[in-house]
Amino acid sequence: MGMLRWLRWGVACVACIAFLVGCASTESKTPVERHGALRVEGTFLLNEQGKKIQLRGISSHGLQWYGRYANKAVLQWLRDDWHIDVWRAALYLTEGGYIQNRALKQRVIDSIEAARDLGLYVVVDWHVLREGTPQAYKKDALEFFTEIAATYGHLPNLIYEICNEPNGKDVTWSGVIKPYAEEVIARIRQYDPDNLIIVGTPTWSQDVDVAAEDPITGWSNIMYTLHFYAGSHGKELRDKAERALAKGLPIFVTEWGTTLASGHEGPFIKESEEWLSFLKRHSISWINWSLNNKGEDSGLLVYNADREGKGTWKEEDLSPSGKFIRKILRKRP
Ligand code: DCB
Repeated sequence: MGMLRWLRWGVACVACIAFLVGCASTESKTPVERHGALRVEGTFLLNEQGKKIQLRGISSHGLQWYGRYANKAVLQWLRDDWHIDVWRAALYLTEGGYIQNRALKQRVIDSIEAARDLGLYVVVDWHVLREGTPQAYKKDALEFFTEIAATYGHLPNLIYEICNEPNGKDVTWSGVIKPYAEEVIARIRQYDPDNLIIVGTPTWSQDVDVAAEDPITGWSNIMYTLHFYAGSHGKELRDKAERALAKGLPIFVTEWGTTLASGHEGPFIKESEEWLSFLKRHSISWINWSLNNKGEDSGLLVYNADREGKGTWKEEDLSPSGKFIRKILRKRP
């Protein structure tokens, strides 16, 4: 009898140790080691094992201004201390962006290669903003995405975002954005058959319900983006998102802020928490805007903190928004 009891204890202990070791090793795996290649099914993002996932992460500010943070030390800090899954490299076109300064492509490449080495997902964001229409620089977009897809399309961690925030009353979904997207998607798919491609929607990526009336067909692993700023957008925009989801549109929030749509004021904590619980409930991935130290409220660092882009920030380097977002990210969903 005594022997059997010892045996049972022994088995229980071994099982317990195996469980703890298992937990520790999933924790020490990188996001890409855990999830592998991604795919879209219905409205959900699935990992390589077919499990529903929600990626969460941080966006750069415009790479022409804050490209200094697009490096391996910063991304490693964001991975290890903030627990991000995904980094977004925001390549503006104008306001000193890529159309005026081709050298900025290197900041995107630095982001992709650092993310690859660190096992993070990376969103390559063609940051259509002041131009309004993505058609303005379509030729540049086709060239740019051809090169990125041909060079890095084999990696499992690459995500394309082909037009950040189309805007303007003539910039309609069916007449302007969708035809642009179809052309860019067809081009990317010549080199990369399966990585995620995210498409912007009208009105600064708020009209996902309109895209849901006339979605892109014929390609897999396409998602649509919804952007919100918690101080400016609330239930009305969540209702639009729910209408789009009900029609089967897969959504990825590639940019949201805790502030007003201007990037200032706040952080609006209660409103942000309402949004975060909505995103969690629907398993919608999100990326917060943005990593900069210019002193704006949506910036994650306080004015002038980490001027060289080294990472290893102390609590006092973080803005109120930065502290809030870090705390949310460190809590596993
Ligand atoms: C988006 C843009 C993003 C912009 C943020 C905050 O624009 F995708 O680039 O970031 O939201 O406004 C801001 C930076 C500033 C910078 C400025 C100009 O935080 O530091 O000076 O870009 O490059 C939105 C989003 C929503 C709406 C309007 C804009 N909206 N917008 O709902 O009206 O016009 O920029």
